[in-house]
Amino acid sequence: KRIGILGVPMDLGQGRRGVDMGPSALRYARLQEVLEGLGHSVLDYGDVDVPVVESLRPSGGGGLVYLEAIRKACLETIETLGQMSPETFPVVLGGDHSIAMGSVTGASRGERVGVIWVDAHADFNTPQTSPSGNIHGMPLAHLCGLGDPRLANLGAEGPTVRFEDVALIGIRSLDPGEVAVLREHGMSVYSMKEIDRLRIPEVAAAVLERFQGFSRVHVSLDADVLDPEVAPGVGTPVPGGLTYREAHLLMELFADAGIVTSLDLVEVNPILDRENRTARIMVELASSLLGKKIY
Ligand code: DIR
Ligand code: MN
Ligand code: MN
Ligand code: MN
Repeated sequence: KRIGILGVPMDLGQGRRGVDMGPSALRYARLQEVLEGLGHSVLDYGDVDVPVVESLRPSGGGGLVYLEAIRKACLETIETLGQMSPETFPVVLGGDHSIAMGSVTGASRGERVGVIWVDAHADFNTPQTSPSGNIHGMPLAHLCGLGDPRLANLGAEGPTVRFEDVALIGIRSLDPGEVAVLREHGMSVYSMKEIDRLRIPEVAAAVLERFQGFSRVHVSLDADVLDPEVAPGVGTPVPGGLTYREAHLLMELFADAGIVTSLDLVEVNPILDRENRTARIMVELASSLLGKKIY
């Protein structure tokens, strides 16, 4: 495969500093080398320009103060992904999860796209439901066309994603208004309870069956889906997450199916980490998704 790496050093979607160093941490964990070791040809497109928070003058209120800067970075992400050839598999490095409004839209290339959101959180808040006001808790809702129109319509033809083309995996922290919106739209949510009941193979099979025949399938992998004992370098840790092997197995089963066409690695915060282990695990998970075999 031809793989294109793009960094988006974004920390404007939430309050904790350090997540803008995620792309560096993932590169330092040898992402390119590891993927080349699997036989892929890898090109690094560098980083999207994201302003430093101190250089911005906040306007409005809550986390939406940085909406325009986030929107601009997402548009630049879309543009850069558009420069990759259609066969290229993009791996987009966050940054907080607000970058997915750009990465999913860019990677879908205007086609119908299945989205597998692997996260402790659903990121399905809108400015109306969000208790924090943080935009990194809102990208999936905006990809589906909800929320603020300035973020919801980054694609050329309106919303990037249909509600029925989303599967959420690993969920264990939802806000009350978010639950209501998820239910209203009949979203497919595999919470940690479902993973405990059904185990990873059954969850993966159900999700993969839904997206059979799709020309575009995007995996958006938030590091906080992992248990904080496994991946401490995240801004919003939630106990009770995926084990090391559950996460790998999920990626291995996705790889076997051969239908995934793009990937985000987001929310790695090296300042909160221990010796870059969260970035290293994310690189390992990317390599499992991109074909690394144990045997
Ligand atoms: C929370 C936290 N639901 C919010 N979301 C996070 O702020 O909307 N997403 N941490 O990754
Ligand atoms: Mn910054
Ligand atoms: Mn997230
Ligand atoms: Mn999360």
